[in-house]
Parts: sequence; structure tokens; C-alpha cells
Amino acid sequence: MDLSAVYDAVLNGDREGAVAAVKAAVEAGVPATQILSEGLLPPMAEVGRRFEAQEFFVPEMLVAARAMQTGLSLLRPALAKAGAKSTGKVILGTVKGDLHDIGKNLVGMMLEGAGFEVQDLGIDVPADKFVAAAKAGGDVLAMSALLTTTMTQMKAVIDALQAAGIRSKIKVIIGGAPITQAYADSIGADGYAQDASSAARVTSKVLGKA
Ligand code: B1M
Repeated sequence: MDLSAVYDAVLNGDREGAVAAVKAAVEAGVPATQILSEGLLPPMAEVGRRFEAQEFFVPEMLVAARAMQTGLSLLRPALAKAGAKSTGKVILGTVKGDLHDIGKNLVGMMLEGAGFEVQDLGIDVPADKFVAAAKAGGDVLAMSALLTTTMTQMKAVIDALQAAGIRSKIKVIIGGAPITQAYADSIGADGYAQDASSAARVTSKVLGKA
């Protein structure tokens, strides 16, 4: 099925159009993963390109993101078909100073789909909030950052876990557009995932389950 109606609705920030187009694709039997990879994700890359070219500005970026999130929420049940039982608890959040949450939300859905319990701390999460959640209990702490200016917060969180004496009790994985394996290694993270589906794989791996 041609998913250009989904693509166009997201690119144009047309929330109702995105809902209608995603619903039509679901009803036509298109798999959720295909609607995501061919309909919902490509326009976000185009929005980024247009933003860099100064053809789009923050308001356009924002309405596109809202349309994308609304479309994505319709796929949540299919993407996050809960596993039989929890295979571990993941504390998830976007780091301090960073308001981007689409990638993080997608990571959360994929983790739920892989059977993990997910505690989502939201966006703009300061180090002490990550530490408090880790102290309360969790197997993996998963951080997302989309800005080169906020990715440094990931090291601040790892340092804060160390200072609180709980670094060895929880695994740390990181991801987001500017993040690389080399960066993850340099700050002492246990794992790096390039995208949402590999985040579930990397989480299992750091827990010794893959
Ligand atoms: Co922003 N923004 N933005 N933005 N924004 C980017 C990131 C940017 C690359 C655009 C560009 O210039 N091309 C650029 C960053 C440049 C840089 O730092 N190098 C940028 C900028 C500059 C800004 C502002 C500073 C703009 C301004 O105000 N002048 C501002 C900062 C606000 C802040 O956070 N303090 C800003 C604001 C915004 C909006 C609020 C308008 C909106 C976000 C809305 C929201 O999230 N609710 C927005 C958007 C939509 C984007 C782009 C266009 C799209 C991001 C997105 O959702 N992609 C983005 C350009 C781009 O990425 N091409 C851009 C889709 C999403 C599914 O992908 O988040 O990469 P992504 O997640 C992927 C992987 O990265 C990975 O898996 C996901 C799925 O496969 N992943 C993980 C993510 N987290 C992971 C964690 C893991 C593992 C994998 O483990 C824990």
C-alpha cells in the first residue's frame, strides 16, 4: 500500500490527516512496523532537512512532531504487544535540557514489546531524578539525547550514579541521533543502540539475556 498519505500528513503537520491515513493503513492490513518505517519516520528526516535548509522553523517542526506522535500512538498496541512476563525493568528518559521525545517514546514501545517493564521519566530529566529512580529499583537505565549540547548530560548521570554508589547495580544504555558507540564507550555506558528496535536487543544483551 502506498503510504504517501501518512508521509504528507506528518510533513504538513496535519494531525487529523495523520490519524485518518494511519487508520486507513491499519485497516488495509499494513503491518505497524511498515507504517512506521515507510510512513511516519521518513517525513521526520525531511522535516530535519528542511529545518537545516531554513525552509522550516520551530513551529513547523513542532506541528509535524505532534502529527507524528498522534499517528504513532495508534500503533502503540501493535508495537508494544506485551510479552508474557517482564524480563527486566528499564528506567527511560530524555536527558536534562532536551525536549525531544519521539525517539524515546518509540524506544519505550519497542522495549515493552520485548517484554520489559518501562518506567518513563519523560523529557528534560535531571541526573538526580535518574539516580532516585535507579535507587528505587531498576535493571537498566536508558537515556536519550537529540542535541549535541545535551548529550554531555549522559556522562553527568553516569557520574551521579557513581557518586551515589549504585553504578555497579544498574546497566546504562544510551541512544539518540548524535550518539555513537565511540561516545558510549568514552563515557563508560554499558551499551549503545542506534534505533528503537536495536534498543530492545541491546537491553537484553547488557542483562546477559541475548
Ligand atoms: Co529539534 N533538533 N530542536 N525539535 N528536531 C533536531 C534534533 C535537529 C537535528 C534538527 C536539525 O537541525 N536538522 C537539531 C539538533 C542539532 C544538533 O544538536 N546537532 C534540532 C534543534 C537544533 C532543535 C532546537 C535547538 C531548535 C531551536 O529551538 N532553535 C530545539 C531544542 C529544544 C530542546 O530540546 N531544548 C528543538 C526543538 C524541536 C521540537 C520541540 C520543535 C521538535 C521535538 C518534538 C518532540 O520530540 N516532541 C523537534 C524535532 C521534531 C526535531 C527533528 C526534526 C525530528 C526528531 C525526531 O523526532 N525524529 C530533528 C531532526 C532529525 O532528527 N532529523 C531535530 C524521529 C525520531 C523517531 O528519531 O529521535 O532520532 P530520533 O530517535 C531514533 C534514534 O535516534 C534512536 O531510536 C529512535 C528510533 O529509531 N534513539 C534511541 C533515540 N533515543 C534513543 C535511546 C536509546 C536507543 C536509541 O537508548 C536509550
